[in-house]
Amino acid sequence: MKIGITCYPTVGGSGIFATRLGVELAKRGHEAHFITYERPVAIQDQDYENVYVHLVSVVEYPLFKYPPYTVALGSEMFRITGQQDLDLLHVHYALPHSTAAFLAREITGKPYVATLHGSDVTILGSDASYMPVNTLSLERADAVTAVSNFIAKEAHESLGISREISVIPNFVDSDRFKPAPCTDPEANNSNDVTVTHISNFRPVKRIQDLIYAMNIVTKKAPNARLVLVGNGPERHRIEKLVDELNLGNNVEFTGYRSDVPNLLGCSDVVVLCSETESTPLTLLEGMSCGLPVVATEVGGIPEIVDDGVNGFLVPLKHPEAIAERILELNADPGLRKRLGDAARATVMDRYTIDKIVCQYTEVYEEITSA
Ligand code: GMT
Repeated sequence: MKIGITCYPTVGGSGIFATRLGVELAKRGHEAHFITYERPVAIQDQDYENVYVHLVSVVEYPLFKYPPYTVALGSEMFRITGQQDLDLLHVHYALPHSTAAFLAREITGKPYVATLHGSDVTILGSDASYMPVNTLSLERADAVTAVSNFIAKEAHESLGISREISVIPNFVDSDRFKPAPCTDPEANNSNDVTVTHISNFRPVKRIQDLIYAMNIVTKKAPNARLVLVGNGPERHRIEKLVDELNLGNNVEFTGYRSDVPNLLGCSDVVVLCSETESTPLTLLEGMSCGLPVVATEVGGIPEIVDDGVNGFLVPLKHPEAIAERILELNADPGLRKRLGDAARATVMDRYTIDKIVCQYTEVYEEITSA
């Protein structure tokens, strides 16, 4: 099949996932045509067979305070659908992509599927300034999927969507992210744990809670380390907090890294303390590497983490609870191994590429044969 894919090309889980899905579809003989305003970051440095990128050009004009991106995107979707003879469009993150696809279908008649990821439902999609058109573009889609039951439920409740939404969780590359020994000679070789957190440093991640937790942890485990991978708007505030709490020797900021599997190979625990999440890729990556996770009991996280079985769930905004679980894992390598093995088994059972990609191709078959 020839699939037009639209996503945010920059760093963000929905764009990363959409790009990985496109690459996997291409490996399986489909054509993936990305229609975006920039080459997606996840394929920045590499070309793949059957993967194409079509850039949306948005005309600047002095009259515009807000250039009409949705119109430009819809027009490019229309143009590429005809030029490449696409079978369907798959848009990731509803805002404003499903609206552009809705407009394009008015002209091409080709179906579109919209995948809901997170704030396109929970924060922005239900805001009064976007909701009527966002909801209409989803109600009228040929198929709607959500990456967690939580997001599907929220779409029904907050966006008022009445149609069926299929839940297809995100996948992780379990061959790339797998249990492996640490190969970094400079890694923490003390008896205390290395904790890893990976994010785009947005406020929703509440990294400050993890810093306060580390302030408690290091009182009992002075060589415990926190590795913060990624970059974003909160980074300076978090760096300042680390300085204020005198945690400079325990906390490392790596910036964006392409060797995340290596970093996880030298980690003992993955923590995610966000205010909300759907199916966070970073949790799946840590679990796939056989690491126990400590994560807030919010959004779609409890659909992945079974408390005390493959990780620990902690209440939101509760640094003490995070610290308690990290210290428990620090003190008990057997517990780390038991939860980590179960985490890897969870991934192999439910979140591998093969288990997820075919669920999308089934949706494509259904909407193109209708
Ligand atoms: O919704 C967002 O805040 C952004 C979105 C993104 O593009 O990064 O993240 C969401 O989608 C990811 C991919 O499915 C999930 O891994 C994240 O959990 C989800 N984030 C939130 O719900 C906050």
